[in-house]
Amino acid sequence: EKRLSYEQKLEICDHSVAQKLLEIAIEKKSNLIVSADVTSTQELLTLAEKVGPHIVALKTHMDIILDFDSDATILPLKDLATKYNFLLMEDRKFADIGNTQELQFSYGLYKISNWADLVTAQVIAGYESLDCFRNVGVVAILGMSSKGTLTNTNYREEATKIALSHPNVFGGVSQNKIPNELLLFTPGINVAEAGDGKGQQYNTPEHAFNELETDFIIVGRGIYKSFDAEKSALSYKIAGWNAYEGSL
Ligand code: UP6
Repeated sequence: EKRLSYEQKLEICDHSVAQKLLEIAIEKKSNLIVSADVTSTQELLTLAEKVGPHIVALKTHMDIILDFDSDATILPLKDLATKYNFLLMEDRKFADIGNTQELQFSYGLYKISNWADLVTAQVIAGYESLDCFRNVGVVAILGMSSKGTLTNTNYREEATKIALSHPNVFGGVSQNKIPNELLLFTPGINVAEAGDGKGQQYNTPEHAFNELETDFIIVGRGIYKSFDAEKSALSYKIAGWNAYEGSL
């Protein structure tokens, strides 16, 4: 059985954020998400400007930005997202009870609900913990890329059941295949390294598409640490797109 194309996934994924991501993927011929794990507003905006034309989404960990300011950080970032047509994915990996997540999602310094198009969340706290993510798309953490992760087969199966049944969830992060009804996001992608000495484990775009039938690859250090982030983004974009087409 062949994997589904982005056009076919558009027919079966009805969440509006899933549709938007798939439309951008088709339009830009890209399945690349850059993980912008930099620690200043200037670096974040410079990176977004460079990689913007090549990506479907920019993934952030906004709580590592030293000088975060919603006017200075978020407004120009949103402008870049509009200019280059990409979505903002906050990789917050929420992992608490619903009430606390609701507060973390809308209050505090980052007010994620004001600007993120999609967020990541663990499903460890159960189905109802995800109810608070209204007006956003949730990508559930089903399996992790790091050595020794506790996301074994049983965990992944139970987590996938929650992801499939919750209306706010349209995708999953995993290093394994997931059902077609969910979009698959795969981090731990690097063509030059096998690991980072801190537990991260890397695979190639070809592995992600051929073995996992992923939909989107997430690349951090392979791009923002490289000498020319724009050029690396373009080469990961091409590698990801070729691997996708090769897997059809
Ligand atoms: N990430 C993983 N593995 C997971 C889930 N999330 O690496 O299972 C995230 C990390 C980081 C990015 O939090 O932001 O994806 C990977 O970055 P890297 O390419 O620099 O390793």
